[in-house]
Amino acid sequence: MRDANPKTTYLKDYRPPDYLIDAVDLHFSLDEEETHVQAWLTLRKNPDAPKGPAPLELAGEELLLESVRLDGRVLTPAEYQLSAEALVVSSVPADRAFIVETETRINPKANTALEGLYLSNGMLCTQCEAEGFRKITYFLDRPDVMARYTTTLSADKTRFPVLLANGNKVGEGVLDGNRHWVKWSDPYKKPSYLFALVAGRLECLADTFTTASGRTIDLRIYVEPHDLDKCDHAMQSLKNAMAWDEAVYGRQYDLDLYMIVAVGHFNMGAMENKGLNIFNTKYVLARPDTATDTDYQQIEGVIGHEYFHNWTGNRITCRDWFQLSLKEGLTVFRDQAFTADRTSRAVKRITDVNMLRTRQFPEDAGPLAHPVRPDSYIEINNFYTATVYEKGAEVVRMIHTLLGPAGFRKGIDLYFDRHDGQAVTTDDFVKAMEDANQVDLTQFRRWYSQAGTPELQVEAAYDPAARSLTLTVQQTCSPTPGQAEKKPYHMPLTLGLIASDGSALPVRLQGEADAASQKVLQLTEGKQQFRLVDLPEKPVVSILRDFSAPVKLNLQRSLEELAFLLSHDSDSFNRWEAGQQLASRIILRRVERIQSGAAPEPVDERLIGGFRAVVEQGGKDLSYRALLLTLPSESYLGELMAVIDVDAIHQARQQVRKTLAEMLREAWESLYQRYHHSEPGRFDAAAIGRRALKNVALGYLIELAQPVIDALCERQFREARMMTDQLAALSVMVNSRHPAKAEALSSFYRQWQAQPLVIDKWFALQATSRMPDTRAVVERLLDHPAFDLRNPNRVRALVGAFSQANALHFHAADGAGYRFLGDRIIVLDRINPQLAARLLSPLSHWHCYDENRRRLMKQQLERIIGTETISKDVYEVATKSLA
Ligand code: 7ML
Ligand code: ZN
Repeated sequence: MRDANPKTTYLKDYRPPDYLIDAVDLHFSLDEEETHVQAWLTLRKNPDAPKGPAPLELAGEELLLESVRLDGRVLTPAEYQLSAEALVVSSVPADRAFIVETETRINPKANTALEGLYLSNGMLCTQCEAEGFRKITYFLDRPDVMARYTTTLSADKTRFPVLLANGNKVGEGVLDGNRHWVKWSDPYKKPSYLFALVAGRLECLADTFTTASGRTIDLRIYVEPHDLDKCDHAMQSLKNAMAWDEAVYGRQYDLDLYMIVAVGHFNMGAMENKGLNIFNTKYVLARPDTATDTDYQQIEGVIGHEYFHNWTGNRITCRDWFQLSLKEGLTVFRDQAFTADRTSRAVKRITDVNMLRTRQFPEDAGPLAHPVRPDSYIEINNFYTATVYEKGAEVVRMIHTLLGPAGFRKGIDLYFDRHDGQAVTTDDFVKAMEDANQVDLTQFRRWYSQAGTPELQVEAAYDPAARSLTLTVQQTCSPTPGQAEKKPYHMPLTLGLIASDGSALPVRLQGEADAASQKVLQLTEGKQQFRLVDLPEKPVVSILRDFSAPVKLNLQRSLEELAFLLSHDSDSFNRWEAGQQLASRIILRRVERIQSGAAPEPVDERLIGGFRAVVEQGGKDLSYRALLLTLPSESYLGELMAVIDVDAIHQARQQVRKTLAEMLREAWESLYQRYHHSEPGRFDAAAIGRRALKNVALGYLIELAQPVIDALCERQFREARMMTDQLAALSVMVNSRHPAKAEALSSFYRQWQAQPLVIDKWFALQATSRMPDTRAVVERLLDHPAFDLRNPNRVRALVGAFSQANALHFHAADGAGYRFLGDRIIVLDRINPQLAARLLSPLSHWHCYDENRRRLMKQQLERIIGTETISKDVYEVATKSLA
């Protein structure tokens, strides 16, 4: 638990390590409650550290030290100091290599924080990123210390028949007392956060992949025996990812064996440990009847993400944790491109931008705002944020847009060449991009150091006599904690111009020879003008195409112009964006009328007509069409308001939905009829698109509140042979007064009680319901025998979903939702601080709400801080949220 004054770590204090570790030899005698760890560390003074003697300080937490040896000699207690965080050996050789040997004991079963070595459903596994290795043994637990590891595991043969660690298996044998041992060796130097071991009663799906250079790689996915029938999709995804990294980046896998283990208790999505990825079961297991289309796509994305880390993260790693985005921003950028290539480019971009706007933009606008490369932290686990990951990926994407695909590839090839085997900084990455392309990205680097979302004000003036258009672009960025003044950013603005008949007009900048159908403008000034020439008519401006920079764009447009772009923009992102803006304007105008007590206006014909055209026009990408027909989410609408009014937003959006349901009823019915035929087992983009569109239609139809539609929905629920369809129908029922709702919920539970990942969906569905009794239902579900505070997936499904995906009820005006979350966090913090701190984030957005809610939210934060035993994880988020 927390010290009186938790220590802050600063980037400016970075120093190279005093010692390096060349080799690590680990011996584990595994047991659920008493694991014995012996470590032999071969150390030497770092030639790049200041000369002279320095104590050797090895980090270690929650370890029971049994002995320390230096070059084989047992040290007396006078020769070292032991604290709750470290083992310090005062005197070690300065002029030669030496060996420090420690013996420690740990208790995996007592480890409910799920960091270090812990137990999940009887299997032992590890999570070391960022600083979990120090809970396994005393070590220089920092990413700029890279070593070669050998790991020997011994355990009871019956309870732990499978023993895994990083690298290649180099030996095995039997021992007395029904025990056995396996030895692993990893030939690549790695930082300690990439260490992993797994022991348990596991079965595996095995396959192979042949690399472009003809090497055969063994692929294995290890799961609990009853899950072996849900690994095929993950295996195919892994092979797709391996082929993609070869085709797009020229990068091959470097060991002979690639293992993935799925565990039921995991704080995050997955972990890229060298040669031995450990995954949350949610991102591995899939069968048509248990996993939705979204699950299938997310699994491929996460498998890709962890695989791509092998080059961006493992071969080249971070110098320190302030550089986290070096590997995470870049790897998210890579996994996004992989998914875009494998599915629908437009849908992927829209999904990612939605996520950025509803998670990262609020973070950047609130008390927890921090740069992509933070300057300080108390607990590094709190900095695995949307800013580091998603905004970090946008920053890499802007470099890609500025340099073009070939320039980007030259840059990253140089990065791999120059830094293979090293621990480096985001600056080293940008430098490689500059050097390979002879460009200057000095100003661009501000994206790494300045927090906050820039806002653009764009004005367009057409001069018919000169046949030219002047675009005036102004950029500003609001102050964030510790950063009052911001300097202008360098950013790409992708621009297209559209004629009144919908065709593309050539884009030519004054003074430049070439014209193109679109162009990347480079914005560098606070206020800048771009003159576009040779324009026979006044164009409609389509700017920030494909969301070329992570900014908020202000450009005055009429509803006509938005409707025009919704039917004519050739850029699929901006076409969708125009529809969203059109709908947002209409819904927000309704919100204002609700707030002032004015009578509602009819829904604007341009929205209805625009939607009708989308339904009728067709187009091959049905998933994209489903997105065009989805109104902006309540959380995005909230983002657009100075003070979020959750009730009015919900009411206004529902009214518009209902009108669209009525006005386009035949269209929805015919879409439903055309696409509702189940196609079990098909997960190609086309089949996924058909289901998405059909379920969007069903969602509108149910708003009509008619018995025939209720029956349609119930039939889809009963007859579904795929989880996508069953869950979509159940969700519609849970969110309505459907007469068969209660029976459907209990039959769903009975059907799936042996499948934890499906039961998570059952919890989440009820936690996100818009029906009035939701909070009471959620409170009751806390006492359900299947609810378990020790399982992060279950906690996220109930507590996380209620507080992050149910604004309507979480923000109830009496504060009951906030109190509910406060209660849970205080209890959860003693079990799993990392998870408790993550669940806190909704309370950090208090500044977005009215006076009453602000007070109630802050009250919970204060109550949490006042709790005596609070962890430093929760302490940091709660105190910074109030600052
Ligand atoms: C991002 C991860 C973590 C934290 C996984 C843990 C990871 C750190 C780990 C994209 C896709 C899947 C998972 C994650 C994610 C938060 C998010 N190194 O690989 O980044
Ligand atoms: Zn990652």
